[in-house]
Amino acid sequence: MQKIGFIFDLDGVIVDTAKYHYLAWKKLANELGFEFTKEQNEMFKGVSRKRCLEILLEIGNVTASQEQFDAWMVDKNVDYLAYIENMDESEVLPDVPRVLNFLKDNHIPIALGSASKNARPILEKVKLLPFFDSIVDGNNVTKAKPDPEVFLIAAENLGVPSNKCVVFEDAVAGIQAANAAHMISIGIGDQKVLSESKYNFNDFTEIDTDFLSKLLRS
Ligand code: B16
Ligand code: MG
Repeated sequence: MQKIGFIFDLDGVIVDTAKYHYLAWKKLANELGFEFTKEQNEMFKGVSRKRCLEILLEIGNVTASQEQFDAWMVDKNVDYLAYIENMDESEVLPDVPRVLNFLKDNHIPIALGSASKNARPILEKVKLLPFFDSIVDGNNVTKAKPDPEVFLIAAENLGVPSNKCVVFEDAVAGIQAANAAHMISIGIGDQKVLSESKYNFNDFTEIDTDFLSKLLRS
């Protein structure tokens, strides 16, 4: 049987950090004199920090010099780090540890494929770091999702062919990246939003051992 690998997105799949990203972006928007809504924050899921700031400034109709832009990127991240400071394992989304344990028990290689540059400290805080054989995040890529780069590097690090990798993703851009890499895409969240995914579940509580076993045999 050919080896299979599993790749997990971080924000929205393993932990719900979107709410902390939202608070940090909203604080910056408010300081710049405009509102930023939860609905608008949906556009930021899976999107790099730089692109998020570009979109935020478009929303607020704000122009910035390169120097100011870079300073706001730093400000946002300082605030975000303060919001996630006290994160612990209670913030891991339901049944994620069950699925990770099932894969580990079956000796399946596991990677992280995230746009976040804060992925490693978050995994440390929620005590899931030991599950991951490879961590590919915003520090390792030159092209953001929907480009498949992040997942292709993860597959290579795991030593698994792309078409034998399974990707869990909550963002449209992430599903598109997994599909572009010819991987098996599994959407976590609203099926209407993630309609391009091969399989879809609202969360990991819906993913049973039968389904995982079938994937391992595929
Ligand atoms: P950072 P993911 C993404 O993580 C988030 O969904 C997105 O909202 C965020 O802007 C991006 O990481 C960058 O995060 O500012 O921590 O580098 O969903 O790809 O795990
Ligand atoms: Mg995500």
